[in-house]
Amino acid sequence: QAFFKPISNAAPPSPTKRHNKISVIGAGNVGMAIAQTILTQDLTDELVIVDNKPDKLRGEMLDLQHAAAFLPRVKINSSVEYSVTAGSDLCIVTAGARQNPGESRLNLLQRNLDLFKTIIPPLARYSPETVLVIVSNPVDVLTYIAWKLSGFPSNRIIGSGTNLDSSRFRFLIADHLQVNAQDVQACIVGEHGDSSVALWSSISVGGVPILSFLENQQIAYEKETLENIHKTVINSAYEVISLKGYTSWAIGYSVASLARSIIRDQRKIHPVSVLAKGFYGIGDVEVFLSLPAQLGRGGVLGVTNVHMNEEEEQRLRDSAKTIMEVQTQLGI
Ligand code: 6V0
Repeated sequence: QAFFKPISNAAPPSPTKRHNKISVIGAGNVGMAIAQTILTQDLTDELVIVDNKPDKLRGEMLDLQHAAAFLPRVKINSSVEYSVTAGSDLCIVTAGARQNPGESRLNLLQRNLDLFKTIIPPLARYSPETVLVIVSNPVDVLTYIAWKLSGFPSNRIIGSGTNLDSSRFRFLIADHLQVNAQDVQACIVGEHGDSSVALWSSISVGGVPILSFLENQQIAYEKETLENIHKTVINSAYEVISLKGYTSWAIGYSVASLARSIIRDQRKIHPVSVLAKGFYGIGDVEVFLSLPAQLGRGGVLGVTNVHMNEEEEQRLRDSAKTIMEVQTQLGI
């Protein structure tokens, strides 16, 4: 006798209900933090993890599957083969080579370029309609490489970029002003790294531009204090890595927020790495760097025209130059 007695004459499931599938490539600290945040936020019906270490991968998959009693019903699968990713709506790439002691940044990048040659083409082949989100570092150059290797239109290639830097920035401003970080509108653009650009001129707290807010609160406007907040943002990752060995929770939430905007077509604006050609006076150069971009089901829907003063625009162009120089050195 069947345990479950079906309802007779039940209507078939609605054909309009979309089934979502997200694949995460790389089951390291970052990949697993992203996977678990996606699961707890109920963002997908099917989650796939790919890594080239089969035992570690199976261990991570089982560990997540064993949480089934506490999570929404999600199919969780993993494999070292890319066929498992077929038909994904979103593919998130976190696989990356680790920097060897004394290894130059350029050498590491060359190794990651070789790695991406084995990852991106099969992902694109098995999911020709997917949106690709790149997390592996250096994220801006690797996003450009993923664009070239995938052959996808640029609106379907996104680097996680300064979405995380901007969250750190909002946290530090909120902490400084003793307000809620969700009330702080603040954005870091440009390179995810040392040449990132803090857009001070467009920051607001609860709708009030920050500079007049500081005046109203009679907090002395000190450019140096603001610059120090930006420096702290730039050093954040180094600090966390030196203390715990890697970063994971914040990047997990950061990428899950991108996944939500894309999969649920939220049309939210995120500072993420997009093809910057033609925006903000960057000109004709083919670089990916972070700009405030609106994300939805189709990937990047547009780039917001935020106000930047001359100094900020110049810094953004310098950031583009820094990334371009790396690409030239790599010969790509
Ligand atoms: P990790 O813990 O070493 O994980 C990397 C994973 O990639 C490992 O599980 C490897 O087995 C796997 N891997 C290596 N080669 C392959 C391959 N060919 N195919 C499939 N899998 C492979 O590193 P961690 O998870 O800490 O970091 C991953 C990447 O994210 C690094 O490049 C970081 O620099 C980058 N981050 C980017 C951030 C951002 O804001 N963009 C933030 C944090 C980390």
